[in-house]
Order: sequence, then C-alpha cells, then structure tokens
Amino acid sequence: MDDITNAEKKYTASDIEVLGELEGVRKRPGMYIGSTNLTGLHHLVWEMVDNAVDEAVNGYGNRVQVTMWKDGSISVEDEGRGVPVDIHPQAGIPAVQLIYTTLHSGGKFNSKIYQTSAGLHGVGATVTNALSEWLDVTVYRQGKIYHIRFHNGGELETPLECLGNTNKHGTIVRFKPDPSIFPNVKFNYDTIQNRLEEKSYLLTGVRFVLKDQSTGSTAEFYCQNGLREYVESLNRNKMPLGEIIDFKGESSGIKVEIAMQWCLNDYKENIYSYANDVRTADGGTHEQGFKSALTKTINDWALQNELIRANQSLEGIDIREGLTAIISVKIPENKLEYEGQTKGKLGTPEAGPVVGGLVQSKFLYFLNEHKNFAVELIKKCEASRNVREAARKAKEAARGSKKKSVDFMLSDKLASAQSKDYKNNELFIVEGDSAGGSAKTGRDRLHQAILPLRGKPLNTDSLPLEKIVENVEFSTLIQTIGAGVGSDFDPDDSHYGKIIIMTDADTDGAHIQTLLLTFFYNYMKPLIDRGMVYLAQPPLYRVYKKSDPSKHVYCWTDEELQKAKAKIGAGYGINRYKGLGEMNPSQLAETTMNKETRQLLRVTIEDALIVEKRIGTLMGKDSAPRWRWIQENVVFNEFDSFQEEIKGGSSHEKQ
Ligand code: 1YM
Repeated sequence: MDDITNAEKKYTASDIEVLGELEGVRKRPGMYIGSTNLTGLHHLVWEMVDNAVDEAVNGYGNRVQVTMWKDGSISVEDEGRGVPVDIHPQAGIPAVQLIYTTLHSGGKFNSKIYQTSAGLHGVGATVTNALSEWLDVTVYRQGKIYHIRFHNGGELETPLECLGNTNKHGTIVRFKPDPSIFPNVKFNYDTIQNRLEEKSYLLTGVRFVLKDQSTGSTAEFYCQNGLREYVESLNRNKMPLGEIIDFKGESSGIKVEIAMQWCLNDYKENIYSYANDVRTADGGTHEQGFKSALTKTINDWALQNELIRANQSLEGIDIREGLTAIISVKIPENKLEYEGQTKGKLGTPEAGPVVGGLVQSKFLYFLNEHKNFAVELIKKCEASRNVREAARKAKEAARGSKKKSVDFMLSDKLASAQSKDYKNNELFIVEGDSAGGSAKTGRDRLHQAILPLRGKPLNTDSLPLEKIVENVEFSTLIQTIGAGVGSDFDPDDSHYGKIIIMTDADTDGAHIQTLLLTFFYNYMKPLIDRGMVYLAQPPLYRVYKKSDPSKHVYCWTDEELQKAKAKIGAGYGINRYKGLGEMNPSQLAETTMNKETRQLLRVTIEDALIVEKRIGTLMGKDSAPRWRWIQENVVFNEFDSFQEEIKGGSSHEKQ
C-alpha cells in the first residue's frame, strides 16, 4: 500500500505528456471512435465490454454486466483478475492509471495470442476516459478493493486509493460521456442489448447481463451452442430449407467455425463474418474463401450426380440467395491483417484457403449424407438463376432498344429532372396525387424529379422479385431509378444521387416510409449503405402575425412552436399542417424541398444485422410494433455530426 500512496506525486514531465495525449483524443475523437454521433458514443461502451470480454476469453471470469444508470452514466463490470494496480517501474504511477491515461500502454499488458479488442488494441480505456466527463475504476484484486477517479476528460481527480478488503475479484468501470464532445449522450438500450446478444453467440459460456436503472429493463444472454443458435435466431421468422449446417476446424494456427442455413422465403444473402470475434462488415479473405468453396462444392456435387451439365454451372450469386451464414475465424496476432483504413475487411491471405478447404471437405461430406436436401438445394439455386436471368433481360430491354417507350410509359406519373448530371439529381417519392401536383409545381425542374404514389405501396417483404416487378408502383420505381434491382442492382447506375421519401407526418405516412424502406433494404440495399436514401421533413406548424401574415415562422417541433409564438408576439395565428396537401406549392417547396431551406434526414442502418433479424417480425400485419421498431432502430440523420434519433415508445421488450 505504501507504493500506492507514493502515487500521489507532484506534477512531472510525464504528466504533461499524458495531458497532451488525452487532449489529442479530445481534439480528434473521430480518429479513435469514428464519429461523435450515436455510433461513436456507443463505441466507448464497446471498448469497455471488449476489455471485460478479453479477460473472460482468457479464462478469468465468465460474467459481464452492463448497467445504464439514471444519471446518464454507464458501467461495465467483469469478474476477472482486476486491472493491475502496482506501480509501473518506468512511469512511477499505478498501472491502472497508466492504462487509463496513455495511448500506448495497452500493448505492454496484453500478451494474448488472439487479439480480440475491436480495433483500439488496449487504448480503448484511455479513449473512453478522454471523452468522459468523469470515469471511475473500481478494482477487486488480491483481496483488496481499489478505486481511482478521473474527470474533465481524463484528469486525475482521486488518486488510487485502497477502500478495504474483499474476497471478490474483477473490475468495474463507470463513466459519463462528455456532452461537450457528443451532441447526444443518451445510450440506447436496444443497441447495447443487440451487441451483447451478438457477443454471446460468439463467446459461448460467457453470460452477458444488461440493466437499465431508469426503466427497470433487464436482459441476459448466455449461449452454449454458439453459431448454431445465432443462425437459428436470424432465421426465426423464415421458412428454412433443411437444417442448420455447422462445422469447425483448424489449420495453420487459424481456427474456423461456420454455421449456415438456407431459407425459401428470403431472397438476399445474409453472410456475417468475424475475425477474432470482431465483425468484418466488408468481408475479406475468409468470406471470399467461404464463397468460392461453397460455389465449387455445390457445382461439383451437382455435376457428379448429373443434376446439371458441364456448361451449366451455377453461379455463386444464385447459390447464396436466401442463405444465412456466420463465419468466425480466430487468427493469431502475428497473422492478423486488415485491408484498407478500417478494420472492416480481413486481409490475412491464409484465411482464404483455410476456410475454403474446410468448407470443401465438410460440406461435400454433408451433401453426400443428405442427398434429398442436396437435390432440393440445387433446384432452388436453379430457380434463383431463372428469375435473375428474366430480370436481367427485362432490364436490358428497358435500357436498350426500348428506351423511348419506357420514358413514355413513365411519363404520366414521373415528372423527370432536366439535368443529366445524375449525382446531383433528386427523386422525390411523394404520398398522394395532390401533394405530387404541388411538388411538381414547386420543384427545381433542373434537378428534382417527382414520382407520386397512389395509396399504400405493396409490402415487399418475403415476396419474390417476380411478384414485385409485376406491381406497377414498384416496377415504375425500379425503372425510374434505372439501376436494376436485387442482386442485379448497381448504385453507380442510379439516375439520382438522393432518393427522398416525402410523406405526411402522420401514421399513414410513417407506414408508407416503412414499406418503401423495406423495399430499399431488401432489393436496393447499396442505396442505404451509401446514404442515398432520405426522408423529407415537412413542418408541423406555421406561426404568422395576424396583422401581417408575411411575417411567419415554420416549426418542426413543439419546442420550436413555443419559441415561434414568443417571437411573433401578440396577435399570432397558427396553421397546423396535417398533410403535405395543406401547403401550397411555394410553401411546400420552401419548407420541404428547397436545398437551402429544407431539413432532410438521411436514413442509415446502425447495424444491418439487427434489421435482418427483426424485419421478419416487423413486416407482419400489425403496423404498430413495426413503426415503433423503426423509430427506435433506424437512425435518421442529416449530417454525420448531427444525429437525431426519433424516439418512439419507451418499451424495450424483445420483439
Ligand atoms: C470493465 C473493463 O478492463 N478488465 C480487465 C482488464 C485487464 C486485466 C483484467 C488484466 C490483464 C492482464 C493482467 C494481462 C487489463 N486490460 C489492459 C488493457 N474491464 C477490464 N481485467 N491482469 C489483468 O493482459 O496480462 C491492461 S490490463 F491495457 F488492455 F487495457
């Protein structure tokens, strides 16, 4: 303990350096956590969860708890060895203090074969500290309880102290994010819950607990069958073809685990890959190895069993339609490579052949053992190919010789933009003919096109593409965008840089938004990934001066309404807009369409995985839970730095 009291030392050169590093993180948070929107905010939690999980993976403790507190702080707790507290020989300060205040201390303590931390390699503790109003670390280690506290972005507030004896071991980190860094400091229960659930599938045997002290909600995730349960949960609301297939293997020091299942009423490929338990959203060598081996194995088997001829081989894209697959690889630190700036794409070359070899041997064995299934699967792949070819022919026909007649066919509904500068063109999909009329009159003809929708669009979830192309509204939309559909969709061909959904601000409008977003998500997902889909934001009120109505203010929220009333002063009148149709063309243009004055919300999907899992439930007959879910999970934001989440009900029950 003497050592620890010595830590209350005076200001030294190394302290100045520390402050410089923390200041660096505060100046450029984006470099460390990507952004300061909600994704960045939650990154702070993932860093702490990863540190706790690393400890469990190394065999110390098997329970990780996250608690959301009423004061807006959050804590992460593990039952590991406790962060070391002894004085670091060179730095002369307790190890825990060093770990939480310097950017390069992590590596010195981390001597693991498989680096699992999501990107920050042990500097996560410092980054979280630097971006917090305050942060408390409580360590239960070797029979003692220790505590240290930082404030104002990592400044030491309470030096390490010993609080007494204990027979527990582990670490609790509690922190409150700094509101001067994050525009929105409210943690989202669902986001955290989903991340913990995902972790529980990857790390079998670790129990994850989430508690929200404000609402009393709790969730617990524990799983023994790993990836099988993961696939099961993703396919919960679908019609599977055959059972879940899984296999494991290891070669060249790389461990591989795969689980997969095809579904009949899903038309996407749902492949989620991980390297050392961190999601590789952009795939990489492991995913590539999986895909090539899958294609080869199925074609070889089909050929051998005379189900296809030599020149008729099936394409990967048709084989993967409706497939849900989880690929998890564990790669030793010295072989771990990523491609590009982010950690989204695995680069380790050996991972390809290791995964591929495993799939070829084990999946071939499986097909031989399950001949009926194999025959059904190949039939399904052929059906996918036929549909895809029909769609391609239709697209070529539309693009090529028949171009004029397509324009003609569209012309009665679509008011097209004059410019051919596609990137700067905008397509407004407008609810109702009357609003469509106003929008046509009020728009910027050079760059804005209007496509009015009559009534509710078709619910496209689980519908085969053939049925969707038969639907007039959707076939018009597909042709208007001009970039194909489904596996054939190429966002580079889009005739519009922004696709803007403009509906009334009521439940019908919300339902139409959901139905259109479902279609974009299932059949034109790259549009969402590239941030090309937006929701228009018509104002809810106009407050004007009765004696001079040219003096007026538009309001989008009740708060703005109160301010506007005060601003206009005595003798004000209020228009409450129930729908787009209540505005005249110039009002609609000024408030909702004009680039200079409108507000747009960009649609981004925080985590496609969450959407995938939930969308089946969402697209049921009852629209209320669906809309609530969209409100809670789809983040609508205009700029990356300004992220607004439209909150629905406060319930957090699992759907
Ligand atoms: C809620 C957060 O950080 N637990 C935790 C962290 C560490 C240790 C134990 C630990 C590691 C080692 C030896 C070792 C450490 N993390 C770091 C760094 N929970 C939480 N529990 N003894 C204890 O790796 O050898 C350093 S120690 F740098 F990654 F942050």
